[in-house]
Amino acid sequence: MAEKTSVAADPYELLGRDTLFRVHELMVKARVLEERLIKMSKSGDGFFWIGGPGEEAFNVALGLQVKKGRGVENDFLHLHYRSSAILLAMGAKPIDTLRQMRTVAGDPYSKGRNFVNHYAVPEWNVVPVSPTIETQYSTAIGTGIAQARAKTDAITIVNGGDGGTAEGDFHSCLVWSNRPALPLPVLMIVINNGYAISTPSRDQHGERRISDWTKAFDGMPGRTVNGNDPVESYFAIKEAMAYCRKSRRPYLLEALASRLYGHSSSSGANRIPEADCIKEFESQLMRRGWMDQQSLEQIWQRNMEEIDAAHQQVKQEPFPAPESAWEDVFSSGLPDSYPTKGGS
Ligand SMILES: Cc1ncc(C[n+]2csc(CCOP(=O)(O)OP(=O)(O)O)c2C)c(N)n1
Repeated sequence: MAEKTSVAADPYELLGRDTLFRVHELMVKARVLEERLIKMSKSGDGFFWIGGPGEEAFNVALGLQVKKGRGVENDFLHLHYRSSAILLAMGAKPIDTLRQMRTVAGDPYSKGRNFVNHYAVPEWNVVPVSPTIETQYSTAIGTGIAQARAKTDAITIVNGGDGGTAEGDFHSCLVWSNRPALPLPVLMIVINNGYAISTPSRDQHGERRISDWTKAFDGMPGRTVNGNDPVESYFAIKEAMAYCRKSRRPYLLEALASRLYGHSSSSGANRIPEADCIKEFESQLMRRGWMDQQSLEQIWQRNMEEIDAAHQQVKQEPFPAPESAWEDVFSSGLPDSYPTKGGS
């Protein structure tokens, strides 16, 4: 009798074309947005750029699976400054990122006061992004504790870079999430793009994989995936989220990804010849005959027109009024002793 050969299911078929097309559209939108931000920083239409071109595959896959909302019944997000694609996949408007880049008063994340890609969205539990790296792994402990105590399937999601894992905050998060007295439902994510500014991670990391840090903790799962592949990332995130939601315990997911424009505008923000997750994804879609060159060109064109129109609109918007400089500094309002005008 002939043996039955088992054919592994194609993950692309498993995910389905509707989701794949949605993922692709969002990846393109995120890339077009980031490239516009870079142009703005180079043309004096903003001050400093830092962002996530290269992280679109993993971040769109993540943003689409967040349990979105406000309060402990929903996921909390403690993000770093390369997470624009997560926000877009959650439903954020690209124009709001352009507003923060141009530092106009209508920037909903910081009223024109913070660097670009430093989000804060109370209605989606996106806690303010800090330019100080890795502190997000410490604040994640707090919402993790709240969710461990509440009767909910919601989790805390925290992401950061490879370099930052040398900081104590990363290890505090590992230790606190694994306390036998109160394990925490925290999905710890490290996007390993191979560099911390100009320091190669191969010179800094004695551990084979960053996800190997879980070995010190009894039963904590750790996994390293190809963060340039949206489909592999999607299923890995799904599995990790399901584990945290159900077991109420932590998981460490490391994603290997490209850094396509270097660290930030401070390092020049020029295109680096690394693997491009969008180009690779498009090759897969075309190979299967699910998209052709013409439909891809239309998607890029549509998104470029959308971002261009948003940029033109933002250029017409006002900057914050000087007298608003003290707003939102103290929750109880400005103390009488503070100068309200100039530095007198
Ligand atoms: C506490 C702290 N130390 C140093 C810096 C300066 N700094 C900004 S980004 C960065 C590199 C971070 O590298 P990595 O964690 O790999 O993340 P990536 O930027 O590559 O995504 C450093 C050292 C900072 N912002 N905060």
